[in-house]
Amino acid sequence: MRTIILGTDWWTDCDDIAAVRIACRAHRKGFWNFAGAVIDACMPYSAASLNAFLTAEGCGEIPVALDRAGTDFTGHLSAYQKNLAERWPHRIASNDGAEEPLPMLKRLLGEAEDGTVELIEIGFPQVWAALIRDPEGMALVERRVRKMWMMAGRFDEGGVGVEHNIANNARSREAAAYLFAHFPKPITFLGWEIGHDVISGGDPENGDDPLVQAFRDHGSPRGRSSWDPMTILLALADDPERAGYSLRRGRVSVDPATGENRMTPDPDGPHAYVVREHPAAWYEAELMRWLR
Ligand SMILES: [Ca+2]
Repeated sequence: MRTIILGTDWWTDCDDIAAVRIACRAHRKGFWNFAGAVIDACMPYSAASLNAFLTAEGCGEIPVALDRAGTDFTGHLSAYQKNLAERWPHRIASNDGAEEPLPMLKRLLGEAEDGTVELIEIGFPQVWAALIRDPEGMALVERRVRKMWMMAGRFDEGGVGVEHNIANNARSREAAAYLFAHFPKPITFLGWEIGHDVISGGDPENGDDPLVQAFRDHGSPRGRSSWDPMTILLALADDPERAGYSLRRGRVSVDPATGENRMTPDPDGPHAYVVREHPAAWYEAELMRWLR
């Protein structure tokens, strides 16, 4: 059985919501065990709104941790989190009710079978860097984790680029540089160029759907770029070709001063980024099957 732990910035953008819906639906279908979620950016309604959405998806018992220090990222505030928390039932009343990231991650990794856990990150990387800076955390990752899937970086101009999840601020830049240099398992990246022109969302006519409400609150009533839900579908397929991609393998590094990512090609490297093999409409149809 696959076990996944999801990292999400659950911040100013709404494509994380679409990603969480797919992760929950795959969990309920028995395709994987969605064991926990870590919010790596902190706003007033972070934990309550994620728990409200998980609850609406039938996954309200999934543990939630929060990086309470993650208040310093840049982004444009939208009302979706406050409205999710006010409109939908939730057991985690506020950020005070969320767990601390490292204890939760160590507990979940400690409970898992060796080599069965996949980490999926659709936000900022600092929690994972902190986990592997911790000797006990590193030992657990080495034993329990199979690989990581990340929405991060930009690779369409010779493997070199600057992207939000890595380059947002000093915290994310330094964490990404450390993580990519030291993470002991393979990482597959889905870069900015993959999702920006693939538009997805719920059924805009279904006003009772919390995802549709949240996309409206974000100002994206007809859908949004699909970086995060595409990363979930890539992980779920566990086969890039079946998910509609080819791979470019090598080692990704980050300049901690600028956040610029760079892929050094290497057929035996620990990292790979995906390249689209189909037009945007092909991925939009895949996403629509899961989101509506
Ligand atoms: Ca995100």
